[in-house]
Amino acid sequence: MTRNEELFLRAQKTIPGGVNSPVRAFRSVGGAPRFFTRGEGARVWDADGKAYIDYVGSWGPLILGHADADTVRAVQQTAAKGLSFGAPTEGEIELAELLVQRVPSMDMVRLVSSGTEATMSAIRLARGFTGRDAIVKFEGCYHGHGDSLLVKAGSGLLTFGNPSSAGVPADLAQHTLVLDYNDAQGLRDAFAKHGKTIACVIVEPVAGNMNLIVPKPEFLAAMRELCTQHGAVLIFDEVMTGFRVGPASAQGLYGITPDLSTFGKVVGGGMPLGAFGGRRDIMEKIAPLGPVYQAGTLSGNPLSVAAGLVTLKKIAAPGFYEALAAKTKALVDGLAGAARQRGVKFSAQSVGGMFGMYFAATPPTSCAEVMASDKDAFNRYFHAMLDAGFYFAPSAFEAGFVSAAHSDADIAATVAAADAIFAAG
Ligand code: KE4
Repeated sequence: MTRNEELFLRAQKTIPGGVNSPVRAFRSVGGAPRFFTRGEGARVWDADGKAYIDYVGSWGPLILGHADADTVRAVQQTAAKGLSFGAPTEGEIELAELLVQRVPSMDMVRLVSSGTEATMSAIRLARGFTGRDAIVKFEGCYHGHGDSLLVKAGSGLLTFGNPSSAGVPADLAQHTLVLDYNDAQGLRDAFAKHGKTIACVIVEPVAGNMNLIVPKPEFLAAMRELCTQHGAVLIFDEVMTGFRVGPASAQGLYGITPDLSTFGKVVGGGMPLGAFGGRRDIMEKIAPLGPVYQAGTLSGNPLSVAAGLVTLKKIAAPGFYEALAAKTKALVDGLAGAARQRGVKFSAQSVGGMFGMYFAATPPTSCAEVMASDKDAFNRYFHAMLDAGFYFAPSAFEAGFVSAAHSDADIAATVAAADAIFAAG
C-alpha cells in the first residue's frame, strides 16, 4: 500500500470521504487521491515523494506557482505582527483601492473569505436591492455551495428549479431559474415570462466548472441588455476568471459591464480571500450602511490581504499575461496536435491562463455537448498522465490552469507525455 493510500484510508475515518472538498476525492476518475506534502513553482510532491507538474494550482489561485517567494515572505512578515484582529486595517483599504482601480465596474468592494461567501452575498444583495426573489443561473455553472445555487433545471424549460443537493428546501430552489449556457434566446424567453420577478442573473463569464466553455458574444450581450431592460442585477461570477483570463478579467476581455462582480482564488494568491463589489448604489445597501446583512470574522484578514496584494501587484508586470496566455496556448495546441497526429478524438482550447481539454472532436459550446464527451477516455488519460508525473484536475468537467512558474520545457514535457499516451492508444 502506498503512503497516499494509507493516508486516504486514515483520513476517511474522521473526514467525510477523506477530503475537505468533494472533487478532491478522485470519485470522478477513480483511485486514491494524492496527498501533497510540498509545492514549489510548477511542481508538487505527494506523500510517496513523487513529483508532478501541477495544472490545478489549487483550482486557480496559484497564478504565480506554488510557494511564490514574495507571497510567502509577505505572509510570514504579516503573521509575525498578528494573525487577525477582527478590526479594520490599512491593508484592507489598499486592497479595496487596488481592486476598484483594476475593475472599473466596481465602485466599492467587500472582502470575504471564499468565493461561496462572495456569490452568496452578491445574490442576497441583488435580492435586497431589487426587492425581488427570483434568480437566474445556468446549467453547468458552479458558483459555490450557497443554497440558492445548488439547484438544477426544473422539469420544463422555463419552470423554476429543483434542489440539486439534499438539504436545500424546495421552496427556496423554486426561486432559481436554471437556463442553458450560451442560449441567448432562452434567456430572452425567460425574461419575457418572468422579467418582473428576476432579481439577478449570475453567470460564469467563461464557464470553468463544466470543463471550459467559451461564451458566445451574443450570449453575454443579451444578458447585459435584458438585465438593464428589466431592472435585474447582472452578476459576473469572476471567482475563477478574475485576473486569470486577462488583466481586466472576463468583463474586460469581453467588454461587458456587470452590475456586481464576485472574485476569489487569484485575488487571495492562495490564501482564503473572496470579494464582491460593483455599483455604488447597490453596494451601499450592504450593512452597516444599508439593510442587507453580511458579515465575517476573518473577512479582510491581514494574511489573506498581504498575499492578495503581492499577487495582484506581481501579475500587473508588463508582459505577464501575454506570456501566460502564450504558454497556455502552446500547451493546448501541443496536446491537440499530438492527438490529431495519433488519430485520437480530442480537442483543447484556452482563454488566458485557463484551459479545457475534451475527448470530443471539437470544443463543446454547451453543457449538453460537454456531457457527450468521452468521460472514460478522459479518466484513462488522467491516470496515465498522473503516473507520468502530470497532475490535471481529477474530473472531465473541470478547467485547468497554467502559472507563471510553468516553463516552456514543462509544457513541452507535458505534450511529449501526452503524445506517448495517445500513441499507445
Ligand atoms: P470557493 O467557495 O470554493 O472559494 O469558491 C466557489 C466558486 C465560486 N464561483 C466559481 C466560478 C468557482 O469556480 C468556485 C469554486 N471552484 C471550484 C473548482 N471547480 C473549487 C474547487 C472545490 O470545490 O474544491
